[in-house]
Amino acid sequence: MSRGRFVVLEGIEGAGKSTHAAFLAGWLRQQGIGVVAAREPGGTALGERLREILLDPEVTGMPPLAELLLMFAARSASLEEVILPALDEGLWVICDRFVDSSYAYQSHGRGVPRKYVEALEEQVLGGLRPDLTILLDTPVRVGLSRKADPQGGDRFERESREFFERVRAGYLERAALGGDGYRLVDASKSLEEVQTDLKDAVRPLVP
Ligand code: Z5A
Repeated sequence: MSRGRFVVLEGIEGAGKSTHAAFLAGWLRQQGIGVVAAREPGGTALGERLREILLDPEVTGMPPLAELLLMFAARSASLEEVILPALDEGLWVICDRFVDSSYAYQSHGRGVPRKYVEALEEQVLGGLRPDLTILLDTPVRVGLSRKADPQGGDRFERESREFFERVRAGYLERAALGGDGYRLVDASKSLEEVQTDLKDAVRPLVP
């Protein structure tokens, strides 16, 4: 049995990752492909508990390095329990966020030295890299307007516009350096247009 494919959707808040991850999984199933959905942080018992802490606005003053370590703790559980078993079974994994979120948010956004993220990536992921990372790129103004929350939102959603500008710049840098394994999709277009672009991005991987 051949190994499954690993596809990651990335982007700032409100870019449409959750919406399009569900669309992509549905479209692939229509092509007869077995798909497992994953998300970070989360997707396992440990990951969901860590997600609660990471998103809780009442958790204040979390050191950026602690935030990075918790993201990788959740990622380690997701790899062991969800991603690697699915790939070994020949299934595709569609993951809503992965390691590029750590580069974009913790390194570019929070200022954690990039070498820390690189070291954790090496230790936790070993040789595993996504077959394809799709960056859903949208201006911060557009993303935030889609997620406006009168209650103030979670711990990340309360961050400043400048923070999300740094995160977006981090993603664009990753995509520019990443070569063949990345596709940039303009996520400010209509849902239908974005979905057409997503299918075009993934089609070369479909057997
Ligand atoms: N985080 C981190 O810091 N480091 C890490 O390593 C990892 C994560 C893995 C939780 O992630 C937080 O964790 C996240 C980064 C941090 N915080 N932030 N920001 P999350 O993925 O759960 O949170 P999120 O980015 O806020 O995701 P989201 O709220 O689920 O946004 P989304 O998935 O990109 O958007 P959506 O829910 O699919 O769409 C939002 C709305 O826009 C919805 O009503 C859609 O119908 C609409 N939409 C989407 N696309 C379109 C288009 N094209 N046109 C019109 N309307 C659209």
